[in-house]
Amino acid sequence: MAIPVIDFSKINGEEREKTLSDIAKACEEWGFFQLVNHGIPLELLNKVKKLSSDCYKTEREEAFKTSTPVKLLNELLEQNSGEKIESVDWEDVFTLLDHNQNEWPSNTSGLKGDVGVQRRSEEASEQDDGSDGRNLGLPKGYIKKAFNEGMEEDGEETAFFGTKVSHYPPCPHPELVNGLRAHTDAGGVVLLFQDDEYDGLQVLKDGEWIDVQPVHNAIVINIGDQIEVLSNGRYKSAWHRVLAREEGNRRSIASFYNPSYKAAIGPAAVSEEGSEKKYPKFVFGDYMDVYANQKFMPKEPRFLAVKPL
Ligand SMILES: O=C(O)CCC(=O)C(=O)O
Ligand SMILES: [Fe+2]
Repeated sequence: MAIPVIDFSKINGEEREKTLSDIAKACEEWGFFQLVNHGIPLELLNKVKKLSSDCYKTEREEAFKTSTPVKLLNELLEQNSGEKIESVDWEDVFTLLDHNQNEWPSNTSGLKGDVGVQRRSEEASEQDDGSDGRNLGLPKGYIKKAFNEGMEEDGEETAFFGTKVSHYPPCPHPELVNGLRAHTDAGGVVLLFQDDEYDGLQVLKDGEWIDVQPVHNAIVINIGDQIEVLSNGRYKSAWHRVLAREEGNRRSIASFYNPSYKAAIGPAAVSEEGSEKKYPKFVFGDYMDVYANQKFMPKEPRFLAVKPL
């Protein structure tokens, strides 16, 4: 069993209907799929691969050696308890947000100038919005509008993109620590550019962990909690995790498309007669406050812990 791979170029041709229904099916059954022929130029992807590995080498690798996961693992080995570490991840991570560019890694030339993948992802996810929204029986642009709700006149409170650049360095004891603990993603949709060579990402499907197989230059898409709510549970945000590995330094770049912190998110008008709303309505910023403490805990209680509207 492998997660669905969808040829996105077919969305504009004769096979549009089939492509749309394949996407809908993947969102319903997996919460995960991979896009090939997505339209993001290879040149740009190659540049991003190079920039992120240059950045890791010059600005991150040395610091990882004295990071918390490394220290905790060493302590554990000294104690020889054999217990697995559940409080941290064997991951090096930095986040790129448009509004905090001065906090971006600054010694990797070209990084700041190159938010290209983010921009391209933005376009791709808005195209996706057209298709996903329609697949859910919603008018085109519905998701974009819902995610921008609460927008201020000055345009500061809009749906936004965040990019998380991760590396999972080789780990001497992958049985004792996770690359990234199991979780669902909080936001709307995630576009993930994962390593071509080293695997490790797994998704939970019918109680079984399934590898998200590396496909050269593909973009992995997954549904976040807000689309689960908006679709009233028809699309599910799937549990996923990253395994630590003894070999390789796996790269992954996740672009999160999130609602404005002020947007009110709830199930979209339920069209079928008699269907009930299965989720409360809340403000996305309030959800994020709960998520910050409960990311690695069961999902349903999170929705109930948020102040309802
Ligand atoms: O590194 C990956 O492949 C997945 C990362 C992830 O799930 C996350 O950042 O939320
Ligand atoms: Fe995730």
